[in-house]
Order: sequence, then structure tokens, then C-alpha cells
Amino acid sequence: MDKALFAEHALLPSGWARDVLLCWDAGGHLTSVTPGSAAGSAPRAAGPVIPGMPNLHSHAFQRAFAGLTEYRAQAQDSFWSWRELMYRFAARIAPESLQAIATWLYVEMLEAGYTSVCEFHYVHHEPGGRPYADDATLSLALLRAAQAAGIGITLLPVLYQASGFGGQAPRATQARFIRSTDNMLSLLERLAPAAQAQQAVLGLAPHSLRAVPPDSLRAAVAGLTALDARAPIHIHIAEQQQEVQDCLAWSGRRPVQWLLEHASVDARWCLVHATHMTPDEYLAAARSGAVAGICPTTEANLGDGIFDMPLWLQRGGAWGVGSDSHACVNAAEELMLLEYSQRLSLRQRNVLAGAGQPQVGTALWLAAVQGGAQAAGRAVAGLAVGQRADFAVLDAGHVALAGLPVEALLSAHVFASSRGNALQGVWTGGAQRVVAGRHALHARAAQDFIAARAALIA
Ligand code: NGQ
Ligand code: ZN
Repeated sequence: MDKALFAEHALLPSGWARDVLLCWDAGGHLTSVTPGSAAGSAPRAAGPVIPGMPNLHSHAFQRAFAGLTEYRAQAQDSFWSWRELMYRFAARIAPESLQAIATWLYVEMLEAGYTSVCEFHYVHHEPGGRPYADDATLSLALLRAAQAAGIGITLLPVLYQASGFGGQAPRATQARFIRSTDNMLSLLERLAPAAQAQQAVLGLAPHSLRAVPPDSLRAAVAGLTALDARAPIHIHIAEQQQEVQDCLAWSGRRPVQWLLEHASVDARWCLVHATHMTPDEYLAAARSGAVAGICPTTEANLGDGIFDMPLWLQRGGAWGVGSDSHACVNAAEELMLLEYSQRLSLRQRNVLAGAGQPQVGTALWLAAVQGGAQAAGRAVAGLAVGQRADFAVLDAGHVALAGLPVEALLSAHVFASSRGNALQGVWTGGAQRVVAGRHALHARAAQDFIAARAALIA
């Protein structure tokens, strides 16, 4: 029998609607979304209902490392010096610590409005590079963490084979990441039953053009397509100027240009970061149908640069947000920084309002849900029939929101809710995971996370 929730206000893909009755089936998919309904016997939502946000880019283990690189270690620190420190940390991750970190991270995500996650997972092997007795050990730890927290997951095992363009041999610090293309495809086959059992989607993440030589990229995409023609493909691309220079030196092409010329990039693809593109690349990449995977707080933290949102939107590009290194785990804050970075560089306001949606918070939230769902390859595109019942209830009594006109609620949530989380309840697949702002596992998962982190940094 269907379950239901009645919301006086709900944010549908077309905008705010009144008196909306949401119904979903036992599988967790919405079967009806009806504005202008009577509540009937359905429970009433305690506040306005908004769609849950898919998080399109996560390296879960890095959550335990957040905050630990905010000191000067050399005359001029950079993305690359951060990466050295991150590698040292990655070298210590174990199956138990990964599961504890990821479980807590996913609890935090749910409490902050993310209802699904795309896990770009590249630490595969034992320290030193020997495969675990069960080669899928660390991937399974992530699936288990998602299952325990109740977050939807798209698991993207990462293909990593080289330390730089032109197939340069991997470094010792990258030994845990390396898999042959065949080995990657067998991992995907090995993971399929476990993924299916929890309605997870499997995809593939060629780490970057630095890490995956052309032949491997071609073979891996073909192999993935043979397994599942709709499986998502995510890649880090054009994040740093150095990467663009190295790609030019190697191929005479810029990274996005090279990718578009050598792979059949389409709506299955998520171009993560894609910060450094020429206007022609913005046009061609947007036209390909790929999602731009923007990670505003990580890109700021690592000194990447600013993605040109107006240009991307002008070209009709799809986009979503990811929390990547997890310096910040809050969907609203990612969207705030995304808009603010544009304001700072353009010296304008309300840059990312939509044509039909003047409220910046609402325009951002709805667009990021659509793009995030596309990147996840799951039915998580908001409050519409056939999509999963993934949603959050705003706390209408929160000081930041109380008494505001409904049109302004999401802008207030994104730009003005301060430290207090204005989310009251969060549901995934129709099951309530967060009650009164707290996940049931909050205390336990926090404790396990703290213990795991302490052991890792000891
Ligand atoms: C990663 N993170 O794989 O964790 C990367 C750094 C690299 C970001 N790009 C390593 N934000 O790109 O080589
Ligand atoms: Zn990343």
C-alpha cells in the first residue's frame, strides 16, 4: 500500500505549489504528486518540503582529513602540495576506518540535505598496492556505509594507471589506486549483486586524463557500456592550470577539448571541476549533454579557480554540486559559495537566478537537483512521479525562516540560515532518516568516526 505525506508547501520541478499530497510505493518511488489536494488521512509535513539534493562528487575518506592541511607547509602551497599530504593520509586508510568515516559522512550529508551520493572511489588495495584477499573490500565498505546511513549511492570505482599524461609510470604513493582495465571491469561485475540488493548504481570513473592513457579510456568505456549502456561515467578534468599546460604539451589539445575529440561524451558523463575551459570548450561541453560537476568549497579550498557559470548556463549546460574533499558538508553552503564566487568575480548580484525563477536559492536548488540526478544515474530528480521519495522538510519555525513568504524560503535557507541547519526531517526512498535535525546513527557514528580519525593521525 502507498504511503503519503501532505505538505502545505512543496517545491516541485516547476516551483512552489500549495497543498501537495505526495504518495509513494513500497519500493520508495513517488506514485503521485498532487497540488491542491486535501490532507485526508495523510500525515502533515511539519514545514515546507523540498527535494533532496544529490551530491555528485565524494571521496569519502577525505572527510577525516578535512581541516588538517590549513597550515603553510612551504613558501607557496598549492593543489599539488595538498595532494602530497592527502596521499600520506590515503596510505593509512583501512577497511574498518573507511567504513566508519563514510558512515559518519553519509549521516552528515543526510542531515545537511543530501539524499544521494556519487562516490568517486580510488583507494582500492592494501597499503603498498597488494589487492585485498577480497578485491572488492573497500568498495563493499562504502556500499555498507551507505546502506547503514540510508543514503542512495552511485558507486564509481576509479580507473587509475599513470602518474601523468602520456602514460607516465605511477608513483609509489599511487600504488593503492592502480587497476588494469580488465581488472576494473571484473570488479564491476563482482560488485553488481551487492549494488543491486540496495538499489545502488554502478558506474566508472576514469580518474583524469593524467591517470588514464587513451587506449585504457577507450577500452574501459567500451567495457562499461557492454555491462550497462546507461552507467554513469565521471572524470576529473581541467581542474588546475598546470594540468591544462601538461595536456597541451602532451597532445596539443586542452583537456576538455581532447576528451570531446576522443570520447563519445554524452549525458552519461559528469565532467568534475572542468574549471579551465575556453569559451569554445564551454559551448562544446555543454552541447554534449554532460553534467558539469562543480565542487565550490573544495575548488575554493584547493585554489582551483572559478567555473564560469553564466557562460555554461548560456550554453544550456546541466550542472550539479559535490562536496568532494568534504571541507564542507552542506548542500546549501555549496550553492551559496557557487553564487558568491560569481558575484565576486563579476561584481554583480543574483547572477544565477533563472529566466523563470528570480529567487536565486530556488533556481540553484532545482537546477542542482536535476543535474545531480543525471550524474547519479538514479531516479532522484525531485518531487515528480517515478522519482524516488527523497526529500527534506524545512523547519518552518527556525529563526532564519519563520514568517517569511514561501517564495523566499530557499533563498533564506541558502544565503541566510547561518550555522543552524534549517532542515527538520529528511527522507530517502520514502523512509525518514533524519528526525528533528538528527539522524538515528548520529551519536554512534560520530564516536566511531572520531576514533577512526584518531588512529589514522596518531
Ligand atoms: C583526488 N581531488 O583524487 O582526490 C583529487 C586529487 C588528483 C581533487 N581533484 C588528486 N579535488 O587530482 O590527482
Ligand atoms: Zn575529486
